[in-house]
Amino acid sequence: MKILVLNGPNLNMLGLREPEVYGAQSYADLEQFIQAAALDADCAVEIRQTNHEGVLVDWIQQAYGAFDGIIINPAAYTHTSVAILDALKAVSLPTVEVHLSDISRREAFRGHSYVSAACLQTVKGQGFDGYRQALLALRAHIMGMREANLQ
Ligand code: CA2
Repeated sequence: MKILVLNGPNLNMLGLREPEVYGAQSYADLEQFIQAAALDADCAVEIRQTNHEGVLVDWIQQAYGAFDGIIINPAAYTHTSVAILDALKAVSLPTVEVHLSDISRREAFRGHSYVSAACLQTVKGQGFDGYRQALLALRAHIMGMREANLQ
C-alpha cells in the first residue's frame, strides 16, 4: 500500500520556533517518526513538504493512479485553500487530514478547515502521533475498500 504524506508551509521549521505549540522535535525527526510508523503498518510512504500552495495542488493531482491514499497537513493553507480542497475532490483518493496542534482550541481563524470536506477524518492535537493514527485509519479504510471490491 502506497501512501503520500504532504506537509505544507513552515512545517520545515519544526523545532526551531514555537516549541510550546508544535513541540521541540525537528522536521527530520517527524519524517523519521512517520517512516517508522509506516514500517510497523507495512505501508510504503513518500513524505514531501513545500511552502507553495500550487505545488501541493500539483502533487495531489499527480497522486492519482500512483498512490492508494493521502495524508495531508496543509498547515496555514488549511484555513484558506479552496484550490487544495478542489484538488483533493478531483482525485478522490482516500485522504486523512492531520494537525499537530488542536486547531479547534487556538485562534478562531484556525477553527475552520476548507480541506476537511474532502477528508475521511481529521486528526488534531496529537503531535507526531497524529500521523501514525492517520496512517492506521487510512490503511484500515483502504483495506476495507479492497475487501468490499472482492465480494
Ligand atoms: O497544527 C498544525 O499542524 C498546523 O497545521 C500547523 C500550521 C498552522 O498554520 C495550522 O493552523 C495548524 C503551522 C505550521 C508552522 O509550523 C511552525 C513550526 C515551527 C515554527 C513556526 C511554525
